[in-house]
Amino acid sequence: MKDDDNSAIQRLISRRRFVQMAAAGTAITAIGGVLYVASSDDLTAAAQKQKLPDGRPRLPPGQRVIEALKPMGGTEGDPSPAAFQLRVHGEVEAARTFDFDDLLDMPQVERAHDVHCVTGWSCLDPVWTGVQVKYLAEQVGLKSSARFVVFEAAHGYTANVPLEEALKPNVLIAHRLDGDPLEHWHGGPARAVVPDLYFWKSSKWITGIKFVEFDEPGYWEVRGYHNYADPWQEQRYS
Ligand SMILES: Nc1nc2c(c(=O)[nH]1)N[C@H]1C(S)=C(S)[C@@H](COP(=O)(O)O)O[C@H]1N2
Ligand SMILES: [Mo]
Repeated sequence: MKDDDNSAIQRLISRRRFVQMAAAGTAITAIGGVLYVASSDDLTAAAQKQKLPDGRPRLPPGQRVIEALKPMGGTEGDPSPAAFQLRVHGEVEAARTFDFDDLLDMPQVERAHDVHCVTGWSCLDPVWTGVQVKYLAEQVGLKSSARFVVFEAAHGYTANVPLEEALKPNVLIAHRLDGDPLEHWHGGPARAVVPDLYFWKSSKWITGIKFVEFDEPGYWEVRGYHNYADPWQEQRYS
């Protein structure tokens, strides 16, 4: 739900009920004193009828739509943009470290990309702002030996992605969500967003992008989750 709707909604229903509905991921809109409630089931049924431009169903199998991204935890990195450092390294001509201002000075992409969590929820149309991983790869001169990417994050969290997935135009290092600076619990100041794979591949509190020749299964991949993680193939576990 939109923040500016909250006070109108709360005038129409009790605070307790509002909090319950929000926790359940219910879409609530108040227009002219009338309350419109779309349940998670309504949103799921609607999304199941939609197709992506390439013909895939919009909603991968076994997923249910919730209204907003759910903070899924993890060991948080430094929240301060001033402390942010992104090391782009590995199979590259010239490894470089970018700070937060460098990131903001690069060409920005702002687009809605659905995300799908392996626990079964999907969030439709979150708007991400950031820099394409493809652009960052061009800045360091990717070597032809590079075949996989490791998204490195605070406290040793990693996620491995095949190079061809990581270079898709919808793969970003994002620092804004729905127009606002990325909240710390969603990985702020910046995180990876890999919309076409289960959301654990999208490392929060990102510290590095490492291009490698040989695959390096990441934090969840060595704990039984699928190495590739395509939601449309339901590649949840290995
Ligand atoms: N650094 C880091 N990144 C992470 C995780 C984590 O524990 N640490 N969890 C992953 C998982 S399992 C999911 S579902 C998403 C959740 O992102 P969210 O909390 O913004 O919804 O972040 C992913 N990125
Ligand atoms: Mo997850």
